[in-house]
Amino acid sequence: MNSDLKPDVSVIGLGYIGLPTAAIIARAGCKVLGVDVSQKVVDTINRGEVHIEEVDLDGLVRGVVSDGLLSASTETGPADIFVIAVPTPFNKDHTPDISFVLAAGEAIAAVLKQGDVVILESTSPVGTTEQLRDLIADLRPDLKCPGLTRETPDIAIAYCPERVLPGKTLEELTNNDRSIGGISPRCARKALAFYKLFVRAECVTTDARSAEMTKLVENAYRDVNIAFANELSIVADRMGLDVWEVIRLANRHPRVNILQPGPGVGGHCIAVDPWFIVHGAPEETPLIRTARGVNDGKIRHVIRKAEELVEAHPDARVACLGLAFKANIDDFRESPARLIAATLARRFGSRVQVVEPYAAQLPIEFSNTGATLIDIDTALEDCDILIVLVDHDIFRVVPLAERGRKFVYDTRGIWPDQRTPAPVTLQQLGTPEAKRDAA
Ligand code: SAJ
Repeated sequence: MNSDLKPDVSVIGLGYIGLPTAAIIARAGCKVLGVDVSQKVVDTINRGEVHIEEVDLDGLVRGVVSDGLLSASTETGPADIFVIAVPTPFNKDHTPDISFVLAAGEAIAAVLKQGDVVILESTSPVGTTEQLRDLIADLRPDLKCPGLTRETPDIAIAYCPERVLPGKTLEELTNNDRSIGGISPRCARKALAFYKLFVRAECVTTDARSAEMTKLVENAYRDVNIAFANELSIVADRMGLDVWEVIRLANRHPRVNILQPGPGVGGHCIAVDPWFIVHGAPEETPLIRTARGVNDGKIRHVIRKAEELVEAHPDARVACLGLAFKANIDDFRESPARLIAATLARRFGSRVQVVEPYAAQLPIEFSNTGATLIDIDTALEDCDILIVLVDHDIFRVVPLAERGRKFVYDTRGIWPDQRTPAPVTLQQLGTPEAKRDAA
């Protein structure tokens, strides 16, 4: 504890969640030790700089580092509260990999003392927090662990998932409700007291397994609903309908809220977390598993349609607009746009250019394809085909006058005035062109 009774905190894992979390805890007045396996990351943070793009994070880190409230190391040190925010990827067979969580648990066990609190934040399969507790109990038989003793435990262990939206991380870390799952109610209370130091929204306590499942359910729900939108877009292509128009109208129903089609689902959350549920109940999850298949299938559908368009215009130069997994951020992990653009570049070579305002260079998979990274102005001047893969604002604002004569495949519906087929409006029906086209 430091002078005004704020706990010393250690955040293990300084990535897209860990670093913003560490910075916000430091801003709340706690002394924070950030721990990461990467010496480069540690050195960057100790210089008061950041290695990830997140709105306002650079200023916040600079401030708390210069105030001496946040420092980073590759070595775990003692603290009162430990927050684990390490990656939990899945293996090729879609089984969850919690090895980074267990490695963090092992490192923390070595420095744990009576009264400490361990909180797992990484998205994890149900039961992981108990596995973490068992690991600590094995490594530290001197400590009474929750759920394994009839006496008052020496430490508290809880699970508290984050649910921030990249691009709004700092705002949502403070203003989103939190589900806090304790191995025991006492553990949940200890974790609750910690989160109340910096969370302004409601903190709901529950048990660890419910909190673990809540996180997975939130993302699986979104994946299933995105799959519905993507399936509608494939049906609309077959029927010659404007799916964006149909969704816009359907969503006017008071109880309908269809999400937006895209070129597939990217990122390290929505495309990953549903598999944690499937892994836990493989026979009982046909809908969740099928939704994953629909979203992955949409990527193949977009590649097919894009290839048809490019083949239909053999002399046309192509601009793929966007590589990020979603709009207005520089996160390219698991991005369908990246996969689609690279596939086109491998197929069509130097005819394919890429516009990605959040990238300084093309990712490695574009090497030896002949593709080049250009800006949107060059694409509008030099390219005949525009394939919209990411709904970056800088693409959305391009006026019809600058793209009206291009062949456009818009997988994000950012240009309503250039959809194929565009809905014919009443006033258009009155023009001779519309009568001829409508005949
Ligand atoms: N997407 C669509 N159509 C949509 C919405 C999203 O195609 O209507 C695509 C996006 O383009 C992107 C992918 O889905 O490729 C995921 O984007 P996202 O905005 O849905 O989600 P993430 O991964 O940035 O953040 C999600 C959020 N979860 C929910 O909204 C339930 C966030 O709150 C979580 O904290 C985050 O996962 C996480 O870390 O789990």
